[in-house]
Amino acid sequence: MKLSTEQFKHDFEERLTSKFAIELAKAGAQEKYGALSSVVKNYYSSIWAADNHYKDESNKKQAYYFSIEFLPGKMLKSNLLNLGILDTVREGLSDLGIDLDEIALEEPDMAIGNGGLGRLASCFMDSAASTGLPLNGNGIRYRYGLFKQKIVDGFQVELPDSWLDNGNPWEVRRYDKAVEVCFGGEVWLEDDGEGHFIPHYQNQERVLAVPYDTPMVGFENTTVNNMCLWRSEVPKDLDLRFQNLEYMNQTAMLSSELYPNDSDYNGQLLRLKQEYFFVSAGLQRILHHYKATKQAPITHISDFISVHINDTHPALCVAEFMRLLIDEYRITWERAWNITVKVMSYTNHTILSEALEKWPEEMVKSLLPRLYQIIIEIDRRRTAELLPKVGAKLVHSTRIVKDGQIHMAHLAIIGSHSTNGVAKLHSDLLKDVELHDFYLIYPERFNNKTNGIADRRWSQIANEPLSKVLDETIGKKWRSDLKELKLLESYKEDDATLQRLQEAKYEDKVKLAKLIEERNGIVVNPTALFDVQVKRLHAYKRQLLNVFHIMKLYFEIKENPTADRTARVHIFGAKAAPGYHYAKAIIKCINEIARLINNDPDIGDQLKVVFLENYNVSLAEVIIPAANVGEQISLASKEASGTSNMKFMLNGALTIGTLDGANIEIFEAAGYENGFVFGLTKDEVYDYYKNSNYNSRDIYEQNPLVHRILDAFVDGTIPNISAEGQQIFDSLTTYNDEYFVLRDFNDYVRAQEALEKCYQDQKAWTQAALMNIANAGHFSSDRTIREYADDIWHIKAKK
Ligand code: NBX
Repeated sequence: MKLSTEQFKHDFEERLTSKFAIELAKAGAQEKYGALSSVVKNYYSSIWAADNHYKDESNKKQAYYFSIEFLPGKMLKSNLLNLGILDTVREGLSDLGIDLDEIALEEPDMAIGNGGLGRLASCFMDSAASTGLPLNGNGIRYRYGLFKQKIVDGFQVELPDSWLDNGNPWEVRRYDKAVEVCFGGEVWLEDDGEGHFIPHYQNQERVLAVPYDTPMVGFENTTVNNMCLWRSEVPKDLDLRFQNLEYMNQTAMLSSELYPNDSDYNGQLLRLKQEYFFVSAGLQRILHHYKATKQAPITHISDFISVHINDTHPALCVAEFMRLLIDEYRITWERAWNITVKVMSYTNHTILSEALEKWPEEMVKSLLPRLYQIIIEIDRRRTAELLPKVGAKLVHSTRIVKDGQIHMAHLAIIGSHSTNGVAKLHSDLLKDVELHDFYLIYPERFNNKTNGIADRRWSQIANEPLSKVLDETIGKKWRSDLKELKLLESYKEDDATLQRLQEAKYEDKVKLAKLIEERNGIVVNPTALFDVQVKRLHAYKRQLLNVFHIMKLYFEIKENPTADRTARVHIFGAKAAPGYHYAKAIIKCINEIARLINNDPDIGDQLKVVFLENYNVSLAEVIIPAANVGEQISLASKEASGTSNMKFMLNGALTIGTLDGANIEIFEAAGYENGFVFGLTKDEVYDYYKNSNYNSRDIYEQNPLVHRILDAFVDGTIPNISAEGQQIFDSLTTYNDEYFVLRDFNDYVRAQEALEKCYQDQKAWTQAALMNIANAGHFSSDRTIREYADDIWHIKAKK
């Protein structure tokens, strides 16, 4: 949009007065943020309204991304950038003596997601709008987001994230679009005499679902999509005086808290209720909108909408859509089933068995009696149809209902036309191993969509120094088409460019060093090698491998404090699920190791260890640009894709990583010589599984360095970790090291040594960094979302 600095200043000052009855000189940061966000909302509102009108009129197909989590982070700068007014607003504010970066801090992170899965959903929202694709989000407006992490005496403490206390300037409550979602009670069917069975319900618990719409503003275009988040309320016609407290609480709880578990299946009744709540509300709204805006009969709905099931949490979409089509719109089972399969598609994000959702049949039956009938019927019909074609063995292994449980991934695969993994290796594993039996029955449904990142946030917003170098080297086209970064390759031998890249990195590191000092009181040297591991804390991600290597460095420096070596800063950011004790033990150990090392005068500047608490999107925006090295060291086969690996690459960090997830595609794109690969391959891991011949105790007994490091966890070398150190020691020796940490340790050390050697040659290092940046184009989520649009949803971009 077009906006002059003068106009902006006028709008801003006017809004400050009209909204807060205060003049600029007296306004606090919160008021300035309130006024600014309100002005920005005003700027996009007319574009939003016009695009909604266009979508209704043009009759084009739209897709809906159903996700129980979204992780957008802050929205202010992203909206400014996408509206094309970031510089104007920065300048205008500066004229008024206001620093945009300071006001931006007032916005709480919108953190209604746990990690990669939720962040990917938000990258997709950004990219869809920015590529003009009609994709809308559908989720839950949790009152409390992902817990805030405090580190107290080295331990993780969880505090509530009450992110809505000061309101949310971006959202629009649409009470007129509220729908009812019902739970429990009894249901019976009655023949209407025309071959149709009409369900009758009694004693159901009713909940009102109220949608809150948040606009997803496209980058320098006229697309504004919608992220619809549902809030649970008590229906207004219920007389509150006669409602019991339990019901009132339950209703409020539904959209109250995000389950803070990633990669861990959590079978709570409330969780199942949340899943049905946003699924039912979302589908009802879609159908109402269809009826209100389309001339076509309901049986044509698959020409107009696609519904995407992001992991299994919204898998009830399959059964609920069937229910709505059959019960509410009176469509025959066969037609409804054909439509449902055409409309639905599903993404799998993990092969970890503990994350695969299954619900006890009894629970589904009592909470969702009609859906239960439908699920049983889907399973029965499919069994009857497939038995003669594929045989009992395959039918049984792929059944939705078995052993008293409802298998959500099975429901999602069977009830949709597309199942995809999130990186090549992961998609292959799904086909060849984890979902092989489904692949035998439905080979055409399986495909890969390698993840991507909303590159504008991770470069233009988060890394201004680098963006400036890129603008001045290859021009500005990369800002709208990340593939343009490839042009940078021709500057690989240009010393001036290499120099400028180094300067930009240094600037980013100074900024992070300042933050580390402010937050942790640790002074780090920005010329040191910044080695970063930021992601959820999970055993399979192997933060321990990194920690063991740090202990090795510590021992070496202690033995020879005056040797000439590369100074290093190891930076961690990680939240552990509150009930995941092992992960919390690792956090405690990292913090105690940090305390030990950072306070040892022998160590000095040669090695620092920093654990930054409360890792979230905003913190990532400061940490990742400053990294020299990104740690992507999961056990091969376990990390479905990873997406921070792509953010590091784009910011010119070199990857040290296993051949896992999207790392492989990153190494291929950047060149293996521009990263540091180590560790078992997925085939080697599967061989160990097949032969059951891994024995971690042997490594502990036979490798003196491993022995010494592990002992340090239990012999007092690392103070204050007697219980936690023992837990880690036992898991790696007595319980056979589930994720092969000890097995991969030597090779990891080798890769770390190669990396350190390379860092000593700053020219070679920066050339490798340049090659990473130049080849990051493929990992834009603009590319990923176009693939979903073309191959799965068949939706078209606005011209
Ligand atoms: O999804 C993550 C994967 O671990 C990453 O490899 C991948 O890059 C990312 C995006 O595709 N999965 C993830 O974040 N899962 C969850 O957060 C999760 C949350 C709740 C739950 C199971 C998994 N019950």
